[in-house]
Amino acid sequence: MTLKITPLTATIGALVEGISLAEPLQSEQQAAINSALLQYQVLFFRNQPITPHQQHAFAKSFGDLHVHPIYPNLAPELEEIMLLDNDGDHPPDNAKWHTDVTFIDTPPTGTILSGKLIPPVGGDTLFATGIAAFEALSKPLQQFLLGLKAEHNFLKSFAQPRYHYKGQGDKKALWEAAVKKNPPVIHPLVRTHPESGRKALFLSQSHLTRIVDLHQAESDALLGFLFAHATKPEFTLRWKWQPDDLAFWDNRVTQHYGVADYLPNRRIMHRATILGDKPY
Ligand SMILES: O=C(O)CCC(=O)C(=O)O
Ligand SMILES: [Fe+2]
Repeated sequence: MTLKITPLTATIGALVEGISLAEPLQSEQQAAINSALLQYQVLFFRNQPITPHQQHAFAKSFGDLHVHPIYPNLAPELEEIMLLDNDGDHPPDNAKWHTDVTFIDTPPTGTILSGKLIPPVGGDTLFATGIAAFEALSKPLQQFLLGLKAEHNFLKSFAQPRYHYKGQGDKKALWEAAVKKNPPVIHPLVRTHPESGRKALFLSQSHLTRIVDLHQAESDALLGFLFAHATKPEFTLRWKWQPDDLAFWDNRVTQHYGVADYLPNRRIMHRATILGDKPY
């Protein structure tokens, strides 16, 4: 059966139907998903009640997987499946615009999020395309941004040890080791997609601290403009989850935001993160 792909907005997102992600992918399905991801940047699949092992196998068919330095995982033998389990006593910390794990030299290619327990209302996720945001800028500003680099810092979003970090042990020691292992990194401010060649603003608002070589005041002002510009409604999509929905985003050219409006209700998601390469 061929996949049915329906765009959800003019700039980002598509619904993919006609596939079960619990089964190993056929090579044409793999190619179709990959090319839809390049075009739409975030794909949604409804009614995919996959187990963590099936999610792992699906994600792994796109590349090796990342183990988060501090977020918890499902089980020792499933450390590549991250657990997001939040309620009133365990509030989330992803209610901010970000691209996943840009605090390393080779940020992830893509992220696959499976909705397990969805609150009766709220808990949507927003996605923003860095491609349309870049293309909407004037040519002179595009030209200026193409020459710039930015610093991404683990400490901007993980400023202190938090209750939900993984393991039974000392959260402070885990966090300190992660801080030590993740010094600030430099990425281009505009990234070229390695497969499509398209250019995108590479802003991970919750990790990006400053534009290098600019004066602090210049960097602050330009980032203020870019962060607001990149999340204009024209470049975004808001996904309303149902249980067993699955989202797969291209983490090279998008940001996302988990809306924290559902507390004290509980919300559980499972995440697999595909390792990436060095942005240019
Ligand atoms: O919970 C959400 O809606 C977003 C979670 C998130 O930021 C992630 O899985 O990377
Ligand atoms: Fe995220």
